[in-house]
Amino acid sequence: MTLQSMSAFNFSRRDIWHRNFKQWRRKCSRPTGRPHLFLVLLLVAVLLYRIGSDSNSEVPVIRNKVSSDSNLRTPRSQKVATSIPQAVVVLLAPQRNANSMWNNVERFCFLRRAVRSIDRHLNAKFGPYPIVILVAKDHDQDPTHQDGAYTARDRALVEEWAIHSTIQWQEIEMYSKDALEPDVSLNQILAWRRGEDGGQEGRPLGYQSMCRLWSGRLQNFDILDGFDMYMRLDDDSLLVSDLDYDPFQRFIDRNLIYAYRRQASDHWGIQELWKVTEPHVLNPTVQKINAATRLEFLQLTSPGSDNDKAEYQYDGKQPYNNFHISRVDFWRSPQWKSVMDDMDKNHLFFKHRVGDANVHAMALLMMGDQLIEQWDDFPYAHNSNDMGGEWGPKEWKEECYGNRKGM
Ligand SMILES: Nc1nc2c(ncn2[C@@H]2O[C@H](COP(=O)(O)OP(=O)(O)O)[C@@H](O)[C@H]2O)c(=O)[nH]1
Ligand SMILES: [Mg+2]
Repeated sequence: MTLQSMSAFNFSRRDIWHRNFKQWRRKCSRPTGRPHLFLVLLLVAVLLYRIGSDSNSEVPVIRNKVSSDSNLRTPRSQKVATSIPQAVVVLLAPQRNANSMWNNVERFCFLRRAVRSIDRHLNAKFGPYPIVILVAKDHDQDPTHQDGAYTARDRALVEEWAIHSTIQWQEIEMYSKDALEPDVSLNQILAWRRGEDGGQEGRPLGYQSMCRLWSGRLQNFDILDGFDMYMRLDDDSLLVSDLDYDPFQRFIDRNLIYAYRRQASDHWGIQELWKVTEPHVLNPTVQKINAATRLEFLQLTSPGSDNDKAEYQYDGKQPYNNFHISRVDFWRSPQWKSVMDDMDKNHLFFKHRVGDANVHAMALLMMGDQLIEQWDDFPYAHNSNDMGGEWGPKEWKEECYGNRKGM
């Protein structure tokens, strides 16, 4: 699938500042009289003011705003390439007209708030990293009829709350064509989703499409070309306080392949998942096996005569992947693509209701001796787990609905 390219960060505000600073120093080295001294002092005052305003996330500093048609994959200047990690934050926009089943708030409000939290707590201080928001171009084919178009006004409302960030809206299929397992009719999938023909009923087609999306389809989109890492966040995710470290820089410094916040457990279709993935996951000729990860996510059922003959079972333990950071190249490897093919052939997502977090557990098992970390200190909240019956203070709702009057 070919996706449109997106905008790039070519020069950071810091770079422009350095360039100005160098020019200023060159001027200062010339002999100066008293009037020049005054000008120099004035310049220093202006520069100090600008640095001060940088550290205050409430001040509307627009960094690196570039026109949306410039190319994200444009080679960056050497300087930026070495100073800012090549990373991107990705969110899937919720169905445009959906309400949260937990606290009866429009999920569109969640999305605005989530993007705002990324803007304030990450991008105001680090990066800034591009934010990609995926929206369904086939929204009219959502079987639950909850999706709809994200209008120019909707997009502007999200962007209005993200003044430090460049946002790219990317249209993808969610309910048709590439979103579906190949060689299966829509009618068959809908029957499975209703629990017919041996299917496991439960979440609708769109939700299962989301699970398949995060299991390797998204990571193979052209839009991630040129990026080493991505961070997933959802519309119902929030960064809850300023980050005191750059998560992407930490990821690089520790030479990681995957980082997540906590673990959970799910059981939908895990037997079918294990049947499909075991030959990949426990295959020492395909990849190095990491004993620690294996013991973390699998249960030993028979020790065997030596370690390679040991038998394992999968009981559903998983990284809770609504927030995670991962290297892009893992998901593009032939090893992982062959898992993706097998998952599709066995209809894991649409027939057996397999979830993406369980699939990520399998992925971790295939990451060999590369380093994986659980970041307990990552300041992140997810709606259904952390926000209880409410979604933030009452004002949040008013704030979201309030400035949409007259729409
Ligand atoms: N466009 C679209 N997005 C979906 C659909 N189902 C889930 N999502 C998105 O997928 C992410 C995870 O969904 P969520 O309902 O929060 O699932 P949970 O956190 O696993 O309970 C969120 O960003 C949702 O907006 C769907 O049918 N269509
Ligand atoms: Mg959620």
